Amino acid sequence: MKKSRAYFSGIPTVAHEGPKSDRALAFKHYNPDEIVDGKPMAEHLRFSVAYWHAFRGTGSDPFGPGTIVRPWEAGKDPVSVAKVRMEAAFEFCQKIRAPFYCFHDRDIAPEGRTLAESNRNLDAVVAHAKQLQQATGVKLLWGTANLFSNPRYMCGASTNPDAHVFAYAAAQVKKALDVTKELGGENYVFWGGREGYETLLNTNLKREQDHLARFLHLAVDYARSIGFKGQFLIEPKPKEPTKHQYDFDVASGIAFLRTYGLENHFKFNIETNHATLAGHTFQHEIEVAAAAGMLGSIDANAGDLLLGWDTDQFNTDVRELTLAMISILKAGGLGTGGFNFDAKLRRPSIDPEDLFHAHIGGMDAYALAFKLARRILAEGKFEKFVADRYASFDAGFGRDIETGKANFRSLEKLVLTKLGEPVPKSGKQEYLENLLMSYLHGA
Ligand code: XUL
Ligand code: CO
Repeated sequence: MKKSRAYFSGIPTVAHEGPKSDRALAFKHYNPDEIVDGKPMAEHLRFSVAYWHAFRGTGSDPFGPGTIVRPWEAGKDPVSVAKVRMEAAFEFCQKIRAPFYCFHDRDIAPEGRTLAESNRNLDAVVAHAKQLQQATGVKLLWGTANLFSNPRYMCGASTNPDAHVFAYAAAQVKKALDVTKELGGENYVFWGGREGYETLLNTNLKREQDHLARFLHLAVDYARSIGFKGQFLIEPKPKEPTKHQYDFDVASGIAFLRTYGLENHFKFNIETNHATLAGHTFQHEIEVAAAAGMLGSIDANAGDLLLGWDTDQFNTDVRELTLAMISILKAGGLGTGGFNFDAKLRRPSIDPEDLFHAHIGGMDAYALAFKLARRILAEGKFEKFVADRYASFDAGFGRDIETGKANFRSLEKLVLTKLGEPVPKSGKQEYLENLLMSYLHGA
């Protein structure tokens, strides 16, 4: 196979030059080869390029068409264009030092007139992807199926009122699982884009939730039957495109999975912009998933808090990311997950170079947050503060409460005969925020 090095010819592989470098196309903080706790930083952060934004995004919005024109998109045969595009994508992943990529089935290969034709297109491009993965070492973090763009899915896929659409979606996910396995995908994601409703006037909510759960059980059963060992992930999002989505946030996702006996098969893929759309912080969603032992992966992006929709921007907010990283590291990391840049260029950012600036910023912000979080956890000041705050539960009657030895009668007796009125203690929020600031600004 010919070596593909022609698509970003003016841009060399991005090097780590350190925080003092003033070169825009260099990493200041992300040093993939630096050994941290016995393994390269690249293996801790497991960055991934999102195929749909980086290589299918055109800059279009509801008010106007695309603005981004890539030279490799020219060509009459869509499968040949898909293969060339894929070569550009692998060159980009290598040059940006991202060890992973992620895709929806329809991102990488064009949809045909029939399911059989779509599957043939996919097979042709997947064979090419397999060769490119072998040649470059870039791996598949996760695969998924696009069950939201085609008009057949306008009223949902597994939650569609028409069983025919459920069947079609099942066939599509079956194939997406096959190709994810074929490419060594380490996870498989379900984002329920149209698995929700626009109005309850036409919706049987209970039946739709039952159908969604049935679909997920069928996916788990099929995956097991073909020997797919990857981790299944649910990606919650409260709304957009639908008014209400069933995987609203992590807490409602946990309740859903437990209700239907799916909790041992799924973890969560948490997206920053989806967290804020649900009225939560990014760190909150991570903590809720971690508390249930279900933290799986991250879709790394940011929303604009002044806008009420999913703007999918690259995140350079080091404060937000440091807080997130503290929670991720405390939870023991992401396992087979990673940080996938589900983020897109702004409509006027039309140069190929902008793709590099965007990812460099996102990777540097995460790498800096990773270092800061490690320092904060190593010094343990916040953890000690929190541990001390709950210390009354470590011994005596507090311990009896936690272990189930105490009851309302024994606690009443204790208060009446011994304890009396509790003494209020400060939560010291301002002190803690100042402490965080001293880490963020190097003092
Ligand atoms: C949409 C979104 C998706 C999922 C994959 O908001 O985040 O791209 O990440 O289907
Ligand atoms: Co996402």
